[in-house]
Amino acid sequence: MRTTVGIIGAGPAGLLLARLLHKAGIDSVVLESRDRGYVEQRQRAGILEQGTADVLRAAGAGERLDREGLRHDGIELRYDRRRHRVDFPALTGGRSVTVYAQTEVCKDLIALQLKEGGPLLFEAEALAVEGAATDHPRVRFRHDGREDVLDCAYVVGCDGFWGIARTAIPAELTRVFERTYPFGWLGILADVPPSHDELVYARHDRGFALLSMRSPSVSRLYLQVPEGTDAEAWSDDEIWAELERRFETDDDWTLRRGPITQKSVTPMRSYVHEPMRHGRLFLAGDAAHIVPPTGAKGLNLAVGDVVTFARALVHQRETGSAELLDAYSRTCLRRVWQAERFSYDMTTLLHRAPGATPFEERLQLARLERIASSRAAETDLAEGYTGFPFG
Ligand code: RFL
Ligand code: PHB
Repeated sequence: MRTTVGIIGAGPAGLLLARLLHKAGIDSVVLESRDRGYVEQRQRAGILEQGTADVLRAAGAGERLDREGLRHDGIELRYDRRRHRVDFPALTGGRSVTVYAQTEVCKDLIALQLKEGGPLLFEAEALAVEGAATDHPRVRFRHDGREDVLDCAYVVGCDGFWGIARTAIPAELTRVFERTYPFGWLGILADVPPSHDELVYARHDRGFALLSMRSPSVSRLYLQVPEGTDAEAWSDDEIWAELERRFETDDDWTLRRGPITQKSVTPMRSYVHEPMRHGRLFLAGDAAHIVPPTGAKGLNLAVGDVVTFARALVHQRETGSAELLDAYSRTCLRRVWQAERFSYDMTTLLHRAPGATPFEERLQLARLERIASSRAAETDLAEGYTGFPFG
């Protein structure tokens, strides 16, 4: 098998890249180790930056997003039983975010790819990238019980944090920057209308909590839990009772309960792999970097990477210059590190670190007070949340 761009992984990064390349008249093949149902049901991100929504629209994947996505003009910060709303458009010159689940982004892109695009092979597991530093990189993969080779002009590893693409970059050329956090998020989906019309990020002495949503009738909520927690160790009643405590306010706000349809625990980590390119192998999305979910940045970063790659390849085709491809890693990493910083700040602002001293807790509250009382501090948060420009 032969193609121009071999794409490993059909998460948001790989699927959007295939679509952008198709739009530009460049052929690709996508290899995905899981089956279609798994990829379409995997619960993850929920927030699209304005730039991400605009890219999806321009790629022809905006129809259902515009119909079913919920535009959000702010978030609420909750601490000390008080509520503070951050108004995005007022602080950023009109920017907002959209609540539209990653599952739905993937479903829309898969449908488009199967209808109009190049091959998208499910249950096709990439085993290794070979010849990354040559003009003829290859992906060895297994599909239908047989091993095969995909010959490419370029390979893009969009295979997530647990993928194999990264391992083709020699260790002596690689630097990894990493931090793990001693807590995780217990996430639930519940068949109950969201108790607030915007997301609520709560800092509480018992730990962080987040109220989000998937639709006007489905809530998505998260609780900070110790690392290594088993989701099944929490009964539904215990989860609702803990959420109620962490969202408590001095006014008459109440949390609506409903049947929990799914629960799982996500570990939290910050991770950056440098460089994001070796020869003709490029890394995009979670394959190259991870952020803790507090800043809602992971999916949006993945989109930035593939937009940068697609632009660079189109530029190379139109002008013969590899200048943008050569700058790929540098261009992406500038935005990646801003998102790393923002996600780290949001995480340390809102979570209860085990062993935190009373001094550190007071500082956390002072940081929240500062955001609530200074337009400059609040603008910094609003700019970060609504998104940094694509390189
Ligand atoms: P993905 O989505 O992990 O996709 C990688 C794909 O590669 C496949 N794969 C392979 N295929 C072939 N051969 C191999 N050897 C392969 N190895 C792996 C996998 O099966 C998979 O289909 O990476 P991608 O495309 O880079 O997308 C990244 C995003 O999924 C991720 O950053 C976000 O979900 C992070 N995230 C959030 N991001 C946001 O922008 N906003 C949010 O609100 C947000 N909330 C979240 C999140 C992530 C969470 N979890 C579970 C980690 C909330 C949570 C709870
Ligand atoms: C979600 O809805 O899944 C979500 C929203 C905001 C975050 C993280 C996750 O910061």
